[in-house]
Amino acid sequence: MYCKSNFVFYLTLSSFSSRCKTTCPDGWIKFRWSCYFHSTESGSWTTGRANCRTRGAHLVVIHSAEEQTFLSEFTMVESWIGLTDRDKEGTWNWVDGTPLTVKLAFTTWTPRHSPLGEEDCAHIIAGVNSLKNWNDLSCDTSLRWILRKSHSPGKGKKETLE
Ligand SMILES: [Ca+2]
Ligand SMILES: [Ca+2]
Repeated sequence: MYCKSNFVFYLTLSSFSSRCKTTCPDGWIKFRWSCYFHSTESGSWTTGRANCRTRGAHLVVIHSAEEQTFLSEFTMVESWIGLTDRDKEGTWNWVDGTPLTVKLAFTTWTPRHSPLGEEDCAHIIAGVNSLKNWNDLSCDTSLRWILRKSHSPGKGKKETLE
């Protein structure tokens, strides 16, 4: 908790060798430069997104195959990720505003994903091939969600973009 309260201070003084740089708040799991937390409550995609904001985090945005693999091992139940095509059907964007194709070059959808349709929010399916375990669902479905926050100064600024 000490680190959390000093996070803004750390961003302000990027040259400051912060003890927070490689640690996560209690209960969060560290992977590379980010911290992850699996919600204990369930709710709609929108509920999850709002909950992330109140915790100074965001719904997880997946940057790499390594992060995808880590999250697949981390995720024991079906959980929302920060990916939606609500704004334009068939165009999937991350909650930080980047298109799906920019950050992930490989196919991660399961056969349960329908490219076009009423299902506009993405989640990870637990216990499925780790690189092909995304599915789209109605955003009103009640699932848990994955929160992510970054401790590197550059990525940390993105937390405010949502
Ligand atoms: Ca689906
Ligand atoms: Ca859709």
